[in-house]
Amino acid sequence: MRSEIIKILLENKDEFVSGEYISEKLGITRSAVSKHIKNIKNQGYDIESITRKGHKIIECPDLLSESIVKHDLNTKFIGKEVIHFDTTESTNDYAKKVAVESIDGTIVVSEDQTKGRGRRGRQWHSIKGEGIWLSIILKPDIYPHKAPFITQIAGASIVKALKKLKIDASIKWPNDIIVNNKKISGILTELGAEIDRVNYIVLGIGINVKTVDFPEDIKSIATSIFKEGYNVKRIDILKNILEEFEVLYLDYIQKNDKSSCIKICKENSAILGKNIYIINNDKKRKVKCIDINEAGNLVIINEDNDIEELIAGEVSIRGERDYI
Ligand code: BTX
Repeated sequence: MRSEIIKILLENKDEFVSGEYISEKLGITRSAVSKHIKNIKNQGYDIESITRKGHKIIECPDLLSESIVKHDLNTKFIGKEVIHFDTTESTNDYAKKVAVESIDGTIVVSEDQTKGRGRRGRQWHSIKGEGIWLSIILKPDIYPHKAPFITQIAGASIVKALKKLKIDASIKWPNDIIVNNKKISGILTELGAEIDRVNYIVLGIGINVKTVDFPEDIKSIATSIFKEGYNVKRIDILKNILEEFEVLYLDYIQKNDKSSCIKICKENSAILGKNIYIINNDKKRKVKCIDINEAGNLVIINEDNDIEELIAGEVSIRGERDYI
């Protein structure tokens, strides 16, 4: 009921909405409306209430809650269903639990994660309210081998969204987003499938937005959007990502078209043209990155001066001196 009331107030953002109107629209008593409004204010919403005029929303708190995310979200299906937690272990874990019965495009967001995960069981630090901890449930009708490319679609849409918000971000192929040579975002794509069909994909995205002090173990490689000098709201970043993601995702799923995504990955690459180290099973090789090809694979010149193609997921990448 609370999110229904917030929705009504947001739809009439610049005017007062009477308690009577809300009570009739939602079929509840006026005293119930007053009680809900009081609770909504306690959640941090700035609402002006004037007797005989009603209630006007002045400002939303910095929360990624259902009604705030859905308001003015310009997508066809991504984010039409929002599951929002104050805290959960991992949004990817929760999304996997509910994926089968959820509708395509449902998103899970949490202010806090107590067991945020990176790839291969690594930890993902998810400081409360300081980032975007998001999972998108997808149910495409594709073969399982086509799922990994969705990681690159996510990377491209994150960078495109950040650029739109004037944040100078780049992609460290295939799944890290970089600002000023440090990691602000990571992507974890997980698959629920049978041998020849995808049941669901859970696309996990973590973005550091407001963190200033990172834990000791990641201090040298991690940064946040705020720390790099940009003051952008989490909600604006989230909505832009969902909108950009949907366009590139539908190109891929419906038309098998990777071209826009790859163009973005190439134009905003943090590694193309550079010498880097690639690490695979503790083996470290110095190579030069020359291209991301039509399949989305990284093309390098290896230590023997031969051209080689790398598939995402096979290797980790480090810069010559730094994280990148
Ligand atoms: P990854 O394996 O590429 O990166 C994990 C590594 O990144 C860690 O080992 C650590 O060195 C470093 N790291 C940990 N936390 C952070 C951080 N906050 N910022 C920068 N670097 C960090 C990347 O895995 C995939 C991350 C996905 C996270 C999302 S959040 C929502 C969803 N739920 C969930 O449990 N995971 C995903």
